[in-house]
Amino acid sequence: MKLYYTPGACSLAPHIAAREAGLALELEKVDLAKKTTDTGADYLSVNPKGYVPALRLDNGEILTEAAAVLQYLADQAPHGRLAPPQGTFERYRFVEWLTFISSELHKGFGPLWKPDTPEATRKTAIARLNERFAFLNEHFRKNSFLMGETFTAADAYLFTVLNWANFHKLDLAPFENVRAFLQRVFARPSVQEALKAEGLLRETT
Ligand SMILES: N[C@@H](CCC(=O)N[C@@H](CS)C(=O)NCC(=O)O)C(=O)O
Repeated sequence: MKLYYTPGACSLAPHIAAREAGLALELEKVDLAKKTTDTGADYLSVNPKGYVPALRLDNGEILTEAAAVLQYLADQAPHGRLAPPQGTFERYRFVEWLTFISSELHKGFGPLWKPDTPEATRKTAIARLNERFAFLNEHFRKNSFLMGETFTAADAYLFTVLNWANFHKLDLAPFENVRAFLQRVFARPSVQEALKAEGLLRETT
C-alpha cells in the first residue's frame, strides 16, 4: 500500500494508524500547491480532488477521504484494535467520532488556513472550535481516548487535527484534559515514528 501525504496534514492520521496496525506502508509526499508528488507524478491523476490523504491499495484502487482511509486501515490490522468490529454498536460510536472530527474540527479549521479569510469569519471559526475543544475536554475528564481506554484510529485523527491549534496559535491552556490527551498520543512510538518520517520531529540516536 502507498499513502500520499503532506507533512503534518490530515494524512498524518492514516500514517499513524498504519504504523499502529503494523502494516507495511510506502509513502509518497505531495506538494499541495503544485499538485505534484516527490517522484514528479501529477497528483491530480492520483486523486482528482487534489487533496491528501489518498491510499493506493496493492490492487491499484485509490481510496480517499480520511474517515474512509482510517477505517480501511483499521480493518486491515491483524489485532483488530484500531476500530470496533463492523456491525457492532461500538462501530457506529467510532464512526460518530470520525464524523465529528471530520466535519466539526478538520473542516472547522478550514477558514484559518486561508490568508484571505476576513477577521470576523476567523473569529467565528475560532469560537466554534473552542466550543468543540470544551466538549472534548469534558470527554477526556473521564476517558483516556475517544473510545474509552483503548487507542483507536479516531485518536490518530483527533491528534493530527488538534495539533493544528499550535500552528494557528490557538490557546489550549483552558482545556487541560485535551492537552493531556495530546501528550498521551504524542508519547506513542507509532506517533514518534510517523512524525520523524514526515520530517516533523528530529531523529535522536
Ligand atoms: N474531505 C477530505 C479533506 C482532506 C483535506 O482537507 N486535505 C487537506 C490537507 S489536511 C488538503 O490536502 N488540502 C489541499 C487542497 O484542498 O487543495 C478528507 O476528509 O480527507
